[in-house]
Amino acid sequence: MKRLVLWSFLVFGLGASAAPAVFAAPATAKAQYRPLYKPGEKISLGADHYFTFGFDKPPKLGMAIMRVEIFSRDGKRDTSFVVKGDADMPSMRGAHSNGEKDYSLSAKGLYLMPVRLVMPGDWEVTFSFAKNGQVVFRGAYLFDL
Ligand SMILES: [Cu+2]
Repeated sequence: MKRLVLWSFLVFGLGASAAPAVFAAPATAKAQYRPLYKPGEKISLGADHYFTFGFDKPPKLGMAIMRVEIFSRDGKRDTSFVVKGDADMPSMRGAHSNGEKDYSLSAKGLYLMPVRLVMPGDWEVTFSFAKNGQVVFRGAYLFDL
């Protein structure tokens, strides 16, 4: 009996101390999506390309434009990929999702997607890159608004 009491104390003790840590950890990206935290960083896209991502200006409540740029290793812009994505809040999955939509390709070769940031909190904007019909990379930008 004494053993059982000690055991349950341990379990509850651990549970209580672990809970705040889990809560404070960065939001979890969708399965199969690599979590991304740094806009502007160069991220490998297979062996021959890289991309960068970021909002056109610091995001605030309302409309924001996510932009993705793809380059070959030698620095030439590449527009041969199809980029799709969505925006949602990990803490309330599905509440703000529009389903995966194509980023549109601008005349300058930027991939753009309007994102409606309707409330403060944790957000996630996803990117999936396909080449010749094959998805080669999935990433999710996680940030707090
Ligand atoms: Cu929400």
